[in-house]
Parts: sequence; structure tokens; C-alpha cells
Amino acid sequence: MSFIIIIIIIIIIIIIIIIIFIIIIIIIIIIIIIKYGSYNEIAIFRYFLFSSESRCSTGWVAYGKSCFLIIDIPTLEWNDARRNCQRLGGDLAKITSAAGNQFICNLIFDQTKTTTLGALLGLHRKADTKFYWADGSPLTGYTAWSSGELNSPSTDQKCGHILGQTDCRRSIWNDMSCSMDKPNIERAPVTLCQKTS
Ligand SMILES: [Ca+2]
Repeated sequence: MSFIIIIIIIIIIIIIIIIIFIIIIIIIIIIIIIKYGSYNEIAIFRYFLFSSESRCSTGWVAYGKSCFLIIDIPTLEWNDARRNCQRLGGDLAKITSAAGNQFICNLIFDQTKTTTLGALLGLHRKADTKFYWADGSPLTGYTAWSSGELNSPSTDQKCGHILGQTDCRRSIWNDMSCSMDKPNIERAPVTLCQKTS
């Protein structure tokens, strides 16, 4: 009698092991399908399970924890550019790394109205003549000022822009006047906005 019980227990244990094995195989197959599948429904699952990128509004491009948008319209006034970003829920952009700078330069290259003056950044001088980002943080750490820049704080070059169009291997910044004269409208920088995603 006890022999029969032992046999039954062994059979039950074997069945349990087989069930666990099958469940593990099914889980692995589901993970592979979700991770590498191509159907939209699967892509949605994949987004929630594996994507660390946040979604951005239409037209905005995700990078890091932010969304970026170039308003590809030449803009004479830094204040106008900033106001346009704020109307869209963001502010003029802040760049804190070489990789971010490269990303922005590639964005600029995709635009049609952007000239060599590139795009206005959140950089601006305050009364202490030092540069700050639009979010109020001082410009510390990474910078990409062009050789020979910055100009003297005593000049009227109190706003920063990233140069565009010519060469993304040298995606560099320049300080310029926060206000350009109307005849320069065709060559004025466009606007680079940023908002958290
Ligand atoms: Ca300058």
C-alpha cells in the first residue's frame, strides 16, 4: 500500500515539474513575441513593458526625459522665441551634453527654414553678465561655445544660439544679440523648444 502511495507521489511530483516547465516555456515564448513581434497590438505591449522613452506630443521629438521641437520660423527676438515655446507648454531648450548637442544639430538639419544661424537656445545673460538657461539654472558643466566665443559681456550679445546647417560635426554655440533688425528676418535663427515628457 505504501509503495502505491510513493508511486502516486512521484507521479504527482513529475506532473507538477512538467506543468512548471510548460508554463516557463509559454512565458518565454510570450516575452519573445512581445519583444520582437511587429503587430501594432504587440508594439503597444512592448512600449509599456520595455520602452523607457516617454511619449511626446505630435511634432515633438523625444530625447532623454524631454521632448524637443524646432519652430522652423526665423525669429528676430529671443523673447518672442521664448514666448512661442511657452505657449506650447515648454521653454527654450537646454543642452547639457555633447550627445544632446549632436541630437539637436541633427534636428536642425531636418528643417527647411533654418539658416547658418541655427536655432535660439534658452541661453541668456543676466545682470551679472553670466549665462543662464531659460529654466533659471546657471550655465555650468557642458558648453559648446565656438572658438573665439563668447564675446565680451559688455557687448549686446546676450542670447545664445546653436549654429546650424553647415556642419554637425561642429555643432557649436555663439552668443548673439537678443534682437535682430527686421531686414535680417530671412537669416534669423529659428526656435528650439523643450518640455518634459
Ligand atoms: Ca558672439
